[in-house]
Amino acid sequence: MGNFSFLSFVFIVFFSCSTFTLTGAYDPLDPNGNITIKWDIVSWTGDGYNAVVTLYNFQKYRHIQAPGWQLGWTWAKKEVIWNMAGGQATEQGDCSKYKVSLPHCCKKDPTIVDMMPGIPFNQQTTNCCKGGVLSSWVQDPSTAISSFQITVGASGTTNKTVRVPKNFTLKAPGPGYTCGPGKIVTPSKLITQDGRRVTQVLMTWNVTCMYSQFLSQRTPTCCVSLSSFYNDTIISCPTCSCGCQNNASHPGSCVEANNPYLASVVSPAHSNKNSIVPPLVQCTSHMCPVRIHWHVKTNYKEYWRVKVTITNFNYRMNYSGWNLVVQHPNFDNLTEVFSFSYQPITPYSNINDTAMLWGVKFYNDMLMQAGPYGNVQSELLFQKDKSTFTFEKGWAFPRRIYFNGDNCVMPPPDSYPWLPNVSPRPNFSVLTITLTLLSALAFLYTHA
Ligand SMILES: *[C@@H]1O[C@H](CO)[C@@H](O)[C@H](O)[C@H]1NC(C)=O
Ligand SMILES: *[C@@H]1O[C@H](CO)[C@@H](O)[C@H](O)[C@H]1NC(C)=O
Ligand SMILES: *[C@@H]1O[C@H](CO)[C@@H](O)[C@H](O)[C@H]1NC(C)=O
Ligand SMILES: *[C@@H]1O[C@H](CO)[C@@H](O)[C@H](O)[C@H]1NC(C)=O
Ligand SMILES: *[C@@H]1O[C@H](CO)[C@@H](O)[C@H](O)[C@H]1NC(C)=O
Ligand SMILES: *[C@@H]1O[C@H](CO)[C@@H](O)[C@H](O)[C@H]1NC(C)=O
Ligand SMILES: *[C@@H]1O[C@H](CO)[C@@H](O)[C@H](O)[C@H]1NC(C)=O
Ligand SMILES: *[C@@H]1O[C@H](CO)[C@@H](O)[C@H](O)[C@H]1NC(C)=O
Ligand SMILES: *[C@@H]1O[C@H](CO)[C@@H](O)[C@H](O)[C@H]1NC(C)=O
Ligand SMILES: CC(=O)N[C@H]1CO[C@H](CO)[C@@H](O)[C@@H]1O
Repeated sequence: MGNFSFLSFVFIVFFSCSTFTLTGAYDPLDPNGNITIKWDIVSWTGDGYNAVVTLYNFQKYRHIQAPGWQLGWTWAKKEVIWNMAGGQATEQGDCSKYKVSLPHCCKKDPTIVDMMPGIPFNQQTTNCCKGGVLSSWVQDPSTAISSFQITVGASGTTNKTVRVPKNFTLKAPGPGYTCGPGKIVTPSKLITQDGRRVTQVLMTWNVTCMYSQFLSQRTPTCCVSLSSFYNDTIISCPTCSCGCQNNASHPGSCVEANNPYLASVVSPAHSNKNSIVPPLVQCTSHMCPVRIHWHVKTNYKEYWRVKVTITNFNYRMNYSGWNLVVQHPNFDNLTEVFSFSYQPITPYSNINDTAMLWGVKFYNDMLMQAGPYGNVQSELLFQKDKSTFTFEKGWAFPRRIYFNGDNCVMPPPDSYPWLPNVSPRPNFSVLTITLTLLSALAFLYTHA
């Protein structure tokens, strides 16, 4: 009987995990998540146009962190970029055709990056200059937008002669994106600063880019470990969750935490500020850059408490603006989150079992590189719903966890900490105490 229900629990957890596994671009927790690029032509020039290009990160919980986004495209004709503000092309390319004044960029397939925050104010434009960092829409919609201005030449000067660029690409650290074609849409309307007049741009096209599990690195980047107050066993991340320690074929693939030369080994070799640095992780059995630990800490009459700890094992990364998405059926009765920000994520409005958690600004929104400060933690207090609440069969553990939008590897359900006994704990301990007292008395009696 007990074995049967446990096996069916294992089956159900396994089945629900596998049906929810992300495939391709579709994400069941954020079905409409996308990054939209809007290209507004605001005026015509002698040989082209001025435009404002804006990136909107409409994804609920995927952000773009330093070193930021890189936007690319292929010009449809022989266009050049005369000037840019609030962003820049990474390479000028061959501008030898131009004699009098030199364009900013003559490449057929330019790559644009954001400016860094420190540039002079007279060179800044609205929503620019955040080093390419875009927060997720739930964390902060006001910083989920990035834009730059561009002056294009040799493009045609009417909406009949201008061509939409082709093959848009959006690169970001970590996850990969695939972009659709640019589509001409109804021209954007802009409201003047005093809010008293609405103007309309001359022409607009939109490009939609979707997160792609396929383009992103295939190996997982995080794993989950579990523990509880009612069982001493700590269930660690599955071995080789993100890779295996392999001294023979990859010496130096990881670093021992107590290595005396740690500082010299991990010193980042930044050749290019825009390049994405591969992780250098601490040697662990799971080899993941990030581990999430879920500890069932306390049982009260009406409530129960969980401690969540996120640990960074990557010596080459400070995770700025990190976020966690956690699925557990008790999130509909979450009472308090102590030192993280929280918002429920409800893609299907009747189910309220998924929470987004992220750091408090200037307090723990930065998960520091591996080492003594490389962790953040918080406690969650849930109110028990008597009809569903139980410590049995691993119910108190999360069903799924994402870190920065990546699905974390969970321990197999049959390894979850068990209750020491099927009977409730207070009865069990009363029994234990009685037995202990009895045997102590017996001992005293026989040795008196
Ligand atoms: C992109 O996201 C926005 C905001 O959620 C949504 O309105 C739009 O339909 C999405 N676009 C696509 C192509 O899914
Ligand atoms: C171009 O502009 C004209 C009006 O100037 C407008 O009627 C037409 O729809 C526009 N075409 C496109 C593709 O935007
Ligand atoms: C766009 O990309 C596709 C596939 O990579 C390629 O076949 C095509 O030639 C590219 N178009 C241009 C204009 O570069
Ligand atoms: C184009 O993108 C902008 C900004 O996200 C949005 O407001 C507009 O509705 C989009 N247009 C279409 C046709 O999707
Ligand atoms: C890998 O090599 C290092 C030093 O060479 C050693 O300390 C470590 O124990 C080795 N790890 C494994 C799993 O063999
Ligand atoms: C992380 O941040 C700290 C403090 O700002 C800095 O000293 C360290 O170099 C950063 N590490 C990385 C890998 O960027
Ligand atoms: C989900 O639960 C949270 C926490 O109790 C609550 O704040 C939120 O309003 C709920 N949302 C829905 C859609 O029920
Ligand atoms: C704790 O849980 C493990 C399963 O993860 C189980 O093997 C062990 O017997 C449990 N300990 C007690 C005291 O029940
Ligand atoms: C102790 O066990 C009995 C049945 O054996 C049960 O009725 C009672 O509710 C339990 N006490 C507690 C505090 O759970
Ligand atoms: C005990 C308690 O507050 N239970 C509530 C948990 O949340 C669900 C759905 O929001 C409510 O219906 C319960 O009453």
